[in-house]
Amino acid sequence: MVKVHEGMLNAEGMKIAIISARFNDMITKELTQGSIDCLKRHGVKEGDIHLYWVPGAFEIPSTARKVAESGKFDGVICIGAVIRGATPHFDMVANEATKGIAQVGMNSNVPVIFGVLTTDSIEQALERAGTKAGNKGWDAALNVIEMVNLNKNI
Ligand code: INI
Repeated sequence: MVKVHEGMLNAEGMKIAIISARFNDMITKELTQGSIDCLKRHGVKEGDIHLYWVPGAFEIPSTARKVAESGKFDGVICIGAVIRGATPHFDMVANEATKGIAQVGMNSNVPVIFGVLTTDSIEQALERAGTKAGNKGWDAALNVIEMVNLNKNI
């Protein structure tokens, strides 16, 4: 018989850190609120959610590493919004944030979730920040809950 392992969505007793980038905060505030709302509705106590603001998505990985290594949290959610403009900055910031967060996750004992939007336009970002394409911050919080519970089964 196949032994299937998957994480459930009960988050009671979890301690979760959120690293949020202030750049494009019209978007990231909504994503952050979505994450917090999801965590609370799945049983995380408000006082067990710690929110760390960093200037931009580029700064997320270094802070995520410190937070993940602190041993204080069961999981980490990284939130940012990198929006393509008339500058090559987009690719550099998006690539570094993506690579950096993946690396932190690979080297960490706790799940590190990628909740960074990379979009071509503000409209696309808004669609994913609580309008017609849902709230990717909420989705990131569900993912961290699932992964924390999955890791308990390994
Ligand atoms: N940071 C973002 O989070 N999103 C962006 O779209 C962005 N763009 O396009 O420039 C951005 N840049 C700032 C960067 O993350 C750093 O904060 C900055 O370079 C200082 O290190």
